[in-house]
Amino acid sequence: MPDNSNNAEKQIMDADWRPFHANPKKPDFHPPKGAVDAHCHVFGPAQQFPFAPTRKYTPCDASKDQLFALRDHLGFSRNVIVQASCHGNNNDALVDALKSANNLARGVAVISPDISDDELKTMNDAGVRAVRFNFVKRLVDATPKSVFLGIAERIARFGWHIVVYFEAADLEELIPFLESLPTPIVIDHMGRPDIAKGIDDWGFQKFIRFMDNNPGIWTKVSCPERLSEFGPPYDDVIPFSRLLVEQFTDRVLWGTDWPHPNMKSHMPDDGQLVDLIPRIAPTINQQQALLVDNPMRLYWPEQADNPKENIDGTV
Ligand code: 0GY
Repeated sequence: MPDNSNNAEKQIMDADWRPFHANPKKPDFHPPKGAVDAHCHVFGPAQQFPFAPTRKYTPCDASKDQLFALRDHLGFSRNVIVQASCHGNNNDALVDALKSANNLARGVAVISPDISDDELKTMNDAGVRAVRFNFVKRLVDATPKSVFLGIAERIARFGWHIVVYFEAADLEELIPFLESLPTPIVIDHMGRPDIAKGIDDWGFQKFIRFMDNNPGIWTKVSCPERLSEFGPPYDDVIPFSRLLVEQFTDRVLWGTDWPHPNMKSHMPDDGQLVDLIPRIAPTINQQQALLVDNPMRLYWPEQADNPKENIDGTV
């Protein structure tokens, strides 16, 4: 069962925590109708949904209402909310956000192997469609691959898929494991390439070969603010995202990563992030695939042919 035993503990954000941008610009780029922000989080509020005792950081609160207001401000229609490591495997804040989203949000949960089928079904009913396997050592204690494999078998039966977060240096070692998973896989933040080395570096080329060899692998062309050497306007990251959009147009997703956990250098303006989209997906067809058709196929397959359904009045 999820450990939620520290309700009494004071949960003050870390002293060096950077809260999300308070007043992001209205983007100049207008996303196509039905656009999905396919990577974002909710934090707490800690009073209602305490952070996990096992967490590696304590963030500021970032509520579902703030997330949905940002969605509307940016001109998006839907969210895919990813369970953040600060909530461990207690998905209550995520599920609460999904339930209030009027079918306009889907979830990526983090679960423990002893979860029951009833609990999985409840999460499925709320809108969870994937689990996340996190290999980033600064965020989580390691989980044995055998445990992840067991979870993969369980969630495959619900038609869910797997979102994976790892550092570029770990790709080589992870490839056999990833290729053994029974569902589609979505790789966070382009597998975190070393931007300073350029797109021809063997590490990024290996990532491209991995996607080429495995049609079930998708990736998020997200987080320029996390990957950039030089900060805004993130020119150094654009060639990486653009290449992936061009080469794998029907297997890429885009997300804000709001509220941008663990950003130390600066806090991005989410409107400015949206304005990068036409630089990484220059054609209308690429923008439609990246922002609407691809995420709809993965997260709302029942509505994929009619992505405008249910969004009037919210965009
Ligand atoms: C992200 C990236 C980070 C954090 C998490 O679950 C998390 O805590 O994903 C990070 O610190 O790189 O995708 O939000």
